[in-house]
Amino acid sequence: MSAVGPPGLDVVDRLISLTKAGDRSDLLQRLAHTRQRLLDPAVRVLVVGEFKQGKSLLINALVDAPVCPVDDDIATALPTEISYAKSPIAWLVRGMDGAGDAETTRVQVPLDELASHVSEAGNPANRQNLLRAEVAIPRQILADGLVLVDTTGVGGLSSVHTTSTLAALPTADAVLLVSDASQEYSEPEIDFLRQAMKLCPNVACVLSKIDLYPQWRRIAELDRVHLAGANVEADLLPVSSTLRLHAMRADDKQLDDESGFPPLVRYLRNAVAQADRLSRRSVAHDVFTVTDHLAVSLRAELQAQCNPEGGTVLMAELEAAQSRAENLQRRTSRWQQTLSDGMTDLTADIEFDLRDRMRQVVRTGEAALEQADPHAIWEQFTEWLGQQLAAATSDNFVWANQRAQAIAQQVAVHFAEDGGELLPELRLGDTPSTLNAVPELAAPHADDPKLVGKLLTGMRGSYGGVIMFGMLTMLAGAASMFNPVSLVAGLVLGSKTLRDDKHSRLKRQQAEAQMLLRRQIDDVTFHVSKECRDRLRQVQRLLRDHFSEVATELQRSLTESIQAAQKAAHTEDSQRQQRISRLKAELAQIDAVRQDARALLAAPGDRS
Ligand SMILES: Nc1nc2c(ncn2[C@@H]2O[C@H](COP(=O)(O)OP(=O)(O)OP(=O)(O)O)[C@@H](O)[C@H]2O)c(=O)[nH]1
Ligand SMILES: [Mg+2]
Repeated sequence: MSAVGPPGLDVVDRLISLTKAGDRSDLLQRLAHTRQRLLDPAVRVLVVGEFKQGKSLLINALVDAPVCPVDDDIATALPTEISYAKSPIAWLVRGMDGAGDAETTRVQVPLDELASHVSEAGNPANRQNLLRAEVAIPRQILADGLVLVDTTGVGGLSSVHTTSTLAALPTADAVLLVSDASQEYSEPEIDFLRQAMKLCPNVACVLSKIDLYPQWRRIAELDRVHLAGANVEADLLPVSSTLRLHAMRADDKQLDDESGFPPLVRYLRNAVAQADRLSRRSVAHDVFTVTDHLAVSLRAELQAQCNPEGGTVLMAELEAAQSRAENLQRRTSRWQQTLSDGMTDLTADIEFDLRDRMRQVVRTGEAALEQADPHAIWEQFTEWLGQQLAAATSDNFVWANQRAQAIAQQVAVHFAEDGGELLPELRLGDTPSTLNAVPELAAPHADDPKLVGKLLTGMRGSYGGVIMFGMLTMLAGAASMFNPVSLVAGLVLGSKTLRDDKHSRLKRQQAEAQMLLRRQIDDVTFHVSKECRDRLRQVQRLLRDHFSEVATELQRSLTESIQAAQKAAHTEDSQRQQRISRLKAELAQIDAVRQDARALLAAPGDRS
């Protein structure tokens, strides 16, 4: 690792000065982003699973510090992000009401107060309304940018958490699904895994508490069968956090091996190395693209300068550039069309899907209410409804996410076909083939998980929030419907027609409960689909802005090459040689930067 900054930083900085000299503010903006990404090498690993499977203790054992509250009964109420810092520090992050991720406030808190905010005991149902806690500690395992995220248990009672955990997945580099060795995978766990794989393909399954369950090997076997059955390709890592902590205390290598942690640590190191490779590749890609842009006008001018008498060559060059510019302009409308059509279809499909799922819930719910005394089953019923709503919205979310990514890719392909043909012709002959260069132009941005993740994390709070909100209104509605006062009033009103009353009252209550259910679902559908539409519109805007920026860069490079070639025709002979050596020197500098960027691709992680 170089002495200052992450690898690649000096390359980017050199390119920034070259770009400043070339007066290309459009390209500088892109490089500023590149630089920012380089300086923030966070590799997020989400630790997820159902209640009490040992997620929090697993993290504590990994970092050998009691950062996450662990308890037999009291649940984790708030996600916690654990990252590296030279000295320990903790923050609470609170979101502004209804705002996206961008608008948050962070308050520093003493480390030992953290538990009272993160656990159900101190912060029941997250009444403090926090988004997450952040802890940074001096631990080697975190030093390369690994960020471990402890999440609230999914599934079971807390179906609300499932959706918010799913929504966080697109931003994760890897996921650890924790399930203890007391029993094989449950159906909801497998369902969750399947959904998770679609949002973040890098998943490992941790089989926890193997010290507690002697039959863990059999469970591991059964789990592997389940994984294969569900077509989930993920490692299964049996571990004991308790043993690991003992091993650390006693500095006992054998005990550590028994704890199963070494393979888990290797998995995490791999995830970091992979993220590092991706980051190098995207830095190199940005460097190649920007140097292409800088070189194109320099080379156009150089050709014209070297060949002042070749008027026809120059004219051909100019005309070719001109027609390329027109081509790009004409085709710009094509990717924009792909984007807007794609998004319109997507919005309609996602809405239809949501309504369809909700209709199923209403149908099943009405049937259940038809056959029972709503009063008697109300508690179970609302619990069931909460799960159904969470399942419907999370499936819908996964699908929206996948489709949005597919559209981003499609637009990228169209765009690359259009814009990609522009630059390679004037390259320094270092690309194996134009075809290879084409998809490279925009694809890394389109499948950049950070980009798509950013687009979709906004959905996080909202989906969960809507459901939570929906449930609260529903419970409030229920309270007024089965108001004890009205029941008592009913009893006092003479006993003569009691039996008749009983039957018709039951019917009436069933009808009212069904109406309440329909109204409730209408409400949730309305809010969720509005959220969804808003978010998708945001996605569309982001993609449009991204590709427009790239189109502007291309356009500008073309204009500059034409101008440069024209300028060459008017250069005095006396100055021509001087200009030629200037151009050659600048091109050599650009080439040197490219060589260094290529070295970034080759170096397989020298930051271990
Ligand atoms: N024996 C043993 N107990 C464990 C192990 N891991 C966790 N536990 C115990 O399991 C219980 C739950 O652990 P947590 O880490 O709080 O579980 P969690 O998944 O974070 O729970 P929630 O956040 O509430 O969903 C605690 O009593 C832990 O001590 C393990 O490896 N061995
Ligand atoms: Mg926990």
